[in-house]
Amino acid sequence: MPNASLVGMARPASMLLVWMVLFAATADTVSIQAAETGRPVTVNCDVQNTACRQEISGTEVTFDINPKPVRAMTDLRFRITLTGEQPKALPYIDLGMPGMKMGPNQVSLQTIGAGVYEGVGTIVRCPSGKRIWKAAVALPGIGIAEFIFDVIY
Ligand SMILES: [Cu+2]
Repeated sequence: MPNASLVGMARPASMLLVWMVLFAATADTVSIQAAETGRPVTVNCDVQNTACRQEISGTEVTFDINPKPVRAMTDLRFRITLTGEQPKALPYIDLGMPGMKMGPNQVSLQTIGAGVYEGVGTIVRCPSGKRIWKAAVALPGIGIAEFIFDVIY
């Protein structure tokens, strides 16, 4: 007969394991979906063809990457244009992949005009072969706008 206190201690650990497995499965499903369909539901920015727009707390955020086509492993110019309330400090961009830990990759931006910010960064080639990347545009004092887009490898 199992020791009651051991069973009691084992339960939270196994629940955590179940939760982690479920979480991993969910994240994987999303990624597989994204990799298999040309236009996955997660993509919200057609940056290969045009700049993207999003509104956050009354500030309109326009996001663009050049040169196009947008490729991995080369210098890319990121441009953010803000209309409305301006951030309390320089905005910056954290590059990553949805549902994947890719290591820190931050693009610093400089002011190049009224409400216009630019910086140079590089997108790496994901070992998994997946090509969907995310740019989290941080606007200090306002919030974060997330743009999700395809990259050419
Ligand atoms: Cu990745």
